[in-house]
Amino acid sequence: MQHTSTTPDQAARVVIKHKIHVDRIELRLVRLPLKEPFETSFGQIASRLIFLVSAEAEGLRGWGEVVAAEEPRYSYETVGTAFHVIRDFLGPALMAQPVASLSDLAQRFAPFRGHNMAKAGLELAYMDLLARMTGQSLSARLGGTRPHIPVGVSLGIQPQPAQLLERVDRYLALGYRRIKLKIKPGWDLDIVAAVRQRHPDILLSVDANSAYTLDDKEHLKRLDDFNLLMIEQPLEHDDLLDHAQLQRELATPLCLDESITNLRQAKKALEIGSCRMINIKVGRVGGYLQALAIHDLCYAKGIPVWCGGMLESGIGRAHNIALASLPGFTLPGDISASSRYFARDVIVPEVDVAPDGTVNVPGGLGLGFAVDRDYIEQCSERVEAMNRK
Ligand code: NPQ
Ligand code: MG
Repeated sequence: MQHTSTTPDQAARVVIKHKIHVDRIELRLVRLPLKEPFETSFGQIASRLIFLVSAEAEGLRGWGEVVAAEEPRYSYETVGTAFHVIRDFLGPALMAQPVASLSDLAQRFAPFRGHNMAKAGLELAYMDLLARMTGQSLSARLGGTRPHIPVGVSLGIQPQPAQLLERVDRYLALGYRRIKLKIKPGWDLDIVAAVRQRHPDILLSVDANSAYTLDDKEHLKRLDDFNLLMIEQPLEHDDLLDHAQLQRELATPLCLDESITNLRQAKKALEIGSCRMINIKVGRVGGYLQALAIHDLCYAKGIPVWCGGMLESGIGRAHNIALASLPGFTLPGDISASSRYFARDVIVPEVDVAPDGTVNVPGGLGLGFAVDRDYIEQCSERVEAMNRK
């Protein structure tokens, strides 16, 4: 493969020829209790059914995570649909022949429409395996340039405003560099005003997860009074046009999450002015190849990106840390400490946030964390292995 790129991040991504013929894939559903329920405009969850994928070749194992939820609310995918799609289509395609590169794998998955989170789960496992085989950290493998990354926290809808204010204070005291408030009609202007009044200078953003329509335009414009860093995904999950109209009338930058499902959507959104920032999630966009391409596009255009979160276990979290070490991830990501969601995580050591609101990017092989196989085994609800034919 001939590389003519000039940016440092692309140069570091030069493919070392290394064909990997995966001979075993393991699919595992692990239930992790949440320390407290997490509520968004589309509903509440009390525990997270984590979908772990591992891929083995040449005696090594790589780990990935499918970030789909149990119910099709954030996206149409679920743990169940992803399990089916990986077992019956993507897994066999991955093992059919040796994989030469990330783009080789993406091409092999391309004939199967949609199901980005399922594709990403396998692709993440492949990338961890590849990094381990080439003796690199995942961050180095991806072209990461930063040894630590700034992080923020996403705070769910609470029964009472006082509970939200207490959590804002708590996470600021822990060092988090940006607070994101989940909003919906009836839980928006008043709580944003209360948080802003208490903390006039913090980086503060809101995320509606598609809870509004253009009919709410005048209401949403009142958010301009609070000096927000961004308003994330106020309108329909698949809309670009209405967001562009809203952005024209708002001073606050819009950030798209759900609407950006691949590079083409990102190009369209920037072309028509649907947003001024993008939240990148490897699961939502179908894996690293698309995530890197969206990052590169935004980097070239000076559009800030940040790494979103899906209440991942330590394995998905470690992948997010590696991705967020790329130079375009200039805004704090939704990459909290393991302890923000879970009493115990599946990796050792757990992800920690330093008092300055940063997370260290590990330099060890692959993910750079050890996987706690005993704990995973204890929490497993379903395990299925697929072997190469
Ligand atoms: C977001 N995440 O940025 C998502 C939404 C989200 C950290 O705010 C189960 C699985 C529950 C995935 C709840 C954050 C979820 C989920 C919310 C994703 O929009
Ligand atoms: Mg979001």
